[in-house]
Amino acid sequence: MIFKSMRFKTALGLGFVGAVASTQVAAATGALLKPNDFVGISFWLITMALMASTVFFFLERDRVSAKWKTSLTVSGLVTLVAAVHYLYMREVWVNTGSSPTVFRYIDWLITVPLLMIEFYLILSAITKVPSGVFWRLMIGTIVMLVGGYLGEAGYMAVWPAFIVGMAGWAFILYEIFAGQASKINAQSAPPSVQSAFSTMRLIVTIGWAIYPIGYFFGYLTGSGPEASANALNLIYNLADVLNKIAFGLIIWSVAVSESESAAKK
Ligand SMILES: *C/C=C(C)/C=C/C=C(C)/C=C/C1=C(C)CCCC1(C)C
Repeated sequence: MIFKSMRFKTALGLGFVGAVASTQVAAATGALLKPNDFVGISFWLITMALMASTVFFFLERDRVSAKWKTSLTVSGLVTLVAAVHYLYMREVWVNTGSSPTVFRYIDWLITVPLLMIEFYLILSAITKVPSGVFWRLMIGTIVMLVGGYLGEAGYMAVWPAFIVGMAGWAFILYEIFAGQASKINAQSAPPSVQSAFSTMRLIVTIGWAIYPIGYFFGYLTGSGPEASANALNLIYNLADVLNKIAFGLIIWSVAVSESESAAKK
């Protein structure tokens, strides 16, 4: 049946991305990308990288064993959702030169929980994981993002909002370094999953640290609005490449190697 085939579904996904992209291009009645607008260029580059990654993760599902397929689907969803938001963010930036804060946070509100689910899924692929792990990761995420949004959108003073956001992130770090998620990993995971888990953990520590640095340069240095907006968006954009695409590639590589070693047995 054609409807069951993965290629058909991928084609459907691609068609969707293409349709969104073409309405965006058609709607771009305002300014065009200027050759010296490096922040705008970074929006474009990353949009394309996210689209390509989406296709890659969906197609590579065919190569891995059943229990890893959901992880690759989630990776592809993260890059798909982000690609669509990048089209809108680029439009705001190129036309107004201001930060696309609302689109940025709607994107994060969807993609960060999906990334947190990945932790839960890679552990669930090898052992039974209590749902408390999932909920604690979710609560930390929401506190972090709500704090950041209140500060960036002007509902709260920028410093206190920053501190609320940092507290949410600290809570997530505690769970994956010292809490139940880390214990399950240490006790039950095979070496390849343990190494993926620790790389993912490093991403959530070092890769995610780039976002509060962006916030800092965007709001807390006291520099002028143009320089602040440039720094904020460039730093957030670079952070997304690492935390969405590289994060997905780590999961992809452990899924492929685990599937191949299971096939040999
Ligand atoms: C794909 C998008 C990702 C992984 C976004 C992650 C965002 C953060 C880790 C944001 C963190 C922030 C703080 C830790 C402090 C307050 C300001 C934020 C929201 C930028």
